[in-house]
Amino acid sequence: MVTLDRPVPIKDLKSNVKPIWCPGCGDYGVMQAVLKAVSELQLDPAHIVIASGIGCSGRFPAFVKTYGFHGVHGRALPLATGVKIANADLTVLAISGDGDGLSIGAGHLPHAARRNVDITYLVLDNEVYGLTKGQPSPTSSWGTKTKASPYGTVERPLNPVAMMLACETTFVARGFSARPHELAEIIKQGILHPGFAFIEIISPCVTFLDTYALYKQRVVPIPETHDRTDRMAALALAFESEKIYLGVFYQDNHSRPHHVALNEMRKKLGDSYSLQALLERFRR
Ligand SMILES: Cc1ncc(C[n+]2csc(CCOP(=O)(O)OP(=O)(O)O)c2C)c(N)n1
Ligand code: SF4
Repeated sequence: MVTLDRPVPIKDLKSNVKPIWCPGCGDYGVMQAVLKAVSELQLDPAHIVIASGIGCSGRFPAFVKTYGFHGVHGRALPLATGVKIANADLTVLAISGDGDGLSIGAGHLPHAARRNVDITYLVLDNEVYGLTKGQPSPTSSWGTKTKASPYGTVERPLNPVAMMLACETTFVARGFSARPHELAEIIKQGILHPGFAFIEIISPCVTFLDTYALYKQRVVPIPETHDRTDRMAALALAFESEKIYLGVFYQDNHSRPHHVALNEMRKKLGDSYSLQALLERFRR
């Protein structure tokens, strides 16, 4: 992580590309929260990379003045992992929608978690495929009616927080785009966490499935008495059906992040691990 001696103001962290999200889209609140977090942590934007997949959410890197990589659908995590392995000094964020991250890209989740790659993964969950005009997604509530499911969906939704707790992810949290200040605090903690930080962000799609009113009624902060090192207590909160808890469910600071484990192995192997030695072996 590379920091500056003073914060970059939020307005200077926006790029010249004006966001083309629909007015009222939750993704605006997420962008505000990410930039607030970057500014308050005094991060150097020249040492930040944001990798994304495809979707309305995938457009994120274009709108901010950091490095970015708008990759293919479902592949934000492999991209971000590669960037972090190549240069561990960078602050790496990955951004997906619920379709990108929990459907086509879901296979990458347990592996990023078990490697404990030091990236912050934001899944902008609007319970629908926004970019492709509103088909149901893996997090759509049971019975959701869309043009592609006119009689209502018949599948149960995934529970991303519970899923990632079960994968032994070392940092699991949930935020809401309509609470950008609280969300910025969660994102700051995710960035500072030395390992894989998974943050589900409720970010409603006002055009195809406006859930603002529903969530405003149901979200509550995680109780202050919750012990965030207790995974089973975190799971109980994640499976609560009436309340939707916001905040950090779980954090384990004792597991080694991936790049640290790799470096230790490199040191142990010494010269035999160098790129030069590898090239020599194949030359023979
Ligand atoms: C391999 C591949 N399959 C399908 C698509 C079509 N596609 C583009 S975005 C998308 C889903 C977007 O939904 P989500 O990830 O929830 O993001 P949102 O647009 O809601 O932010 C799909 C299916 C694609 N671009 N590439
Ligand atoms: S279609 Fe939905 S997710 Fe996409 S920009 Fe519009 S409101 Fe946001």
